[in-house]
Amino acid sequence: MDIYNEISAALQKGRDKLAVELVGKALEQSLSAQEILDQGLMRGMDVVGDKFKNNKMFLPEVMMAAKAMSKGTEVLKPFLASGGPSGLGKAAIGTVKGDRHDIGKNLVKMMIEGKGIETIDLGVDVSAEKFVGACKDKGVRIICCSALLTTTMKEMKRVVELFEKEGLRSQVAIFVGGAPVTEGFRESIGADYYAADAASAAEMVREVALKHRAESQLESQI
Ligand code: B1M
Repeated sequence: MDIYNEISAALQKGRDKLAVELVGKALEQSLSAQEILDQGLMRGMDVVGDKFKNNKMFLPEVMMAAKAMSKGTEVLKPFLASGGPSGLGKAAIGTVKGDRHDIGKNLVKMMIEGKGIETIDLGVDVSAEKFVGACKDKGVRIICCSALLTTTMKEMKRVVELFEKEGLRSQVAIFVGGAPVTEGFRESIGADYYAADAASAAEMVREVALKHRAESQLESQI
């Protein structure tokens, strides 16, 4: 069995210590952190998702697998978050109201931070009011909403609507993502950007942050 399969198997069995050990071993073999994430941890989590859907795995086992995923990802963090230019402003990220899935959200956060952007983690089960609060109280101009449930992705529409109601819509760029979210859904709710995975989300956030910085530099010159 190659190391990626071993990592995937350890994750599926919820063996977090073994998953961490194997991720470390893969790094020692100079394998890329992104490949270890995609071919090992994520692949294992996909199998878990399928088994969960087909009632071949149940909640406690999925939670153990999720723990192994989180711990494995922590080991990869310094290698994935490669750093970048600073002074790019702030982003806020959270999993929307009613939704407690945070593995994908944490990955997106890690990658955005890797681009040199300070990222406020609002956690899980985050209401539209909290997202708006981050803009009002902390001057955040990039809002990132994650959802993993078809029932909770609708909360993203509430986030967009509340920014509109508060007269703050033009001040923020709203990003949406998560397994059930699509570009079509983004368009239908009037959010600004959709990204399918953490790496593209971080790249797009960086581009928007650079745009915001250029705009404010221009304003200060006028
Ligand atoms: Co949940 N769960 N779960 N679960 N769970 C799903 C999502 C599900 C698809 C499983 C299934 O049936 N196959 C299903 C949803 C069905 C649906 O809505 N259509 C489901 C369900 C039903 C539930 C419960 C309702 C089960 C129950 O209680 N009966 C319950 C809900 C609890 C709640 O939130 N209120 C529940 C609970 C749980 C656990 C607690 C056991 C655990 C979560 C642990 C945790 O997060 N700390 C869990 C898990 C682990 C999953 C699966 C198996 C894996 C999710 C995951 O972490 N994937 C999942 C099945 C699956 O997705 N295959 C499932 C790995 C992660 C890296 O991927 O989060 O997609 P993901 O993130 C990706 C991209 O989507 C993207 O980037 C990431 C990496 O590239 N991305 C963004 C994410 N956010 C983004 C934001 C962006 C841009 C990109 O911009 C802002």
